[in-house]
Amino acid sequence: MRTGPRSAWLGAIAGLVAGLVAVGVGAFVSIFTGSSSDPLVAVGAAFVDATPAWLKEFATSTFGTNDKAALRVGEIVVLAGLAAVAGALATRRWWWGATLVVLLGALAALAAVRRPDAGMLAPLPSIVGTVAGLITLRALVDRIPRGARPTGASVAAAPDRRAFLQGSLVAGAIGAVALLAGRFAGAGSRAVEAARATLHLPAPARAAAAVPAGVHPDVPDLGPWATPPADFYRIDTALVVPEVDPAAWSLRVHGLVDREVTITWDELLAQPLIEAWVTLTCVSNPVGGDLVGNQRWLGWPIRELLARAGPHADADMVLSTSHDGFTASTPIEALTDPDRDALLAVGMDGKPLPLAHGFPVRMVVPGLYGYVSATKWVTDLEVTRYADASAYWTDRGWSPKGPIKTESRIDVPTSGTVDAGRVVVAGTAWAQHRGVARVQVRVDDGPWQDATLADSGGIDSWRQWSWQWDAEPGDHVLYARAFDPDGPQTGAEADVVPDGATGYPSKHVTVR
Ligand SMILES: Nc1nc2c(c(=O)[nH]1)N[C@H]1C(S)=C(S)[C@@H](COP(=O)(O)O)O[C@H]1N2
Ligand SMILES: [Mo]
Repeated sequence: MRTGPRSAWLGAIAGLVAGLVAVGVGAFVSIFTGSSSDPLVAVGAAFVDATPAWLKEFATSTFGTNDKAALRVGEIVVLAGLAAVAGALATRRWWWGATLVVLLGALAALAAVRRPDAGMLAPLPSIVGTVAGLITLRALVDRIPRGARPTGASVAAAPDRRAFLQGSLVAGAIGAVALLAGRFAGAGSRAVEAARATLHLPAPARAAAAVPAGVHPDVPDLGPWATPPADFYRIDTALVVPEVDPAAWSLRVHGLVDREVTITWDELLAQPLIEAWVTLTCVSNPVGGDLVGNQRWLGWPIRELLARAGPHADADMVLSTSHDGFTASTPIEALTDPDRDALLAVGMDGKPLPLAHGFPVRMVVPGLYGYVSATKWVTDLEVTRYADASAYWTDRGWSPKGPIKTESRIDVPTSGTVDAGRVVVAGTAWAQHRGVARVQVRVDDGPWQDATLADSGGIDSWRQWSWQWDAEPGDHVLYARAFDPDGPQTGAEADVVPDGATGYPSKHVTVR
């Protein structure tokens, strides 16, 4: 009986084949979860993000416009090397090889989860691919014949490698086919990423009003006034980020209108676009929560498009539908109001919308919670009546209309423990489309005291504020409240359902 070690060289081949299977199956699964979750794509993208500037510089100067290809080749060489090592290790101790495979899979899953457009299923291709790779590796290693002990008494016949070679060929073929299928089917979605990357948005016909430098109160721990798109909260019902090709996108306006109108991407970009700073807020944002963000949007006023269609006088709602079937019911007067910048937005922070934030086109309506107004990947506007149609969240117990409630938030101090003396308290407040007129702070049961408002960036954006506190030792609770032109926000505590949370934000602070 043969009891000697298995050939590490054949193990390396088993590792390569198992790697191909893992990568192939991962690419195949990514057909359903989006191309950015393809393990090879995700790892490549993470590598690009992590590349130091000097190396990027070197890569582009050495490889020119082929730097992407160079990256891909480099990635495959490194991966193949590691897969071969894993296979060789597995011929000695199965767990050594298996651990290396699992580590590589975990890295790929992590890279996929960290893509800015990652959906909930982003790690799935890496996980399924890793399992497939492990099964393949095990099956192939088991088929590698053991060598004879050198001290064996009889001269061994040449070990039979047929089973191993057949298994490798079959597995390799399956891996290659899965990889090709994944690449082929995923080509459309990658085209969307590529389309976004190469897009140039036109300059706005009306740029956003200049933002005063003083919109941020210059408190070190306070977040920025403009939310970076990468940090912008994301809320939607999409398991996988919809991938909508702008060239294939169109928006249809119909229902209670004089004439149906359909607009294409090129027609939309040919309109005079305007820019506006608007703070979006989610109705599910609890008091003190962070489902709120402020950005500069570029788009075409929805009123212009509606005017082309000619809405009927008895219409009171526009039901917008997204590519993935989400719907929102927006009061028509918010969309036709000449003084409200309700936009068909194509740009965020000067760039095309990120895929996760609605690429290529979404709605942005100042003053209304996102669930009734901010439809991403929007493809259809039906002019209708609240009496005749209802939207996605309304059917699930939320209010058909969702004007944003005036709220405030305490962001600083960020820690629950501070030293006695001068303590800066700071935060933000929003009353979109009405404007924040004043913010007050209260310590425990003390009197309300005026905070200092930072400069205004317009009534559709949140407003940051700060307050100097002479903190005395002990346990304290800080409260804040914002005023819009009609008065203070309510202190009555209400849950997020059905139309938005209310109550004073509070923060427990221990002063030493
Ligand atoms: N297609 C689609 N659009 C949508 C949603 C959705 O689930 N699907 N959610 C809405 C909700 S509830 C909010 S708060 C905003 C959030 O936009 P953001 O993810 O860009 O921050 O998008 C809105 N638009
Ligand atoms: Mo929301």
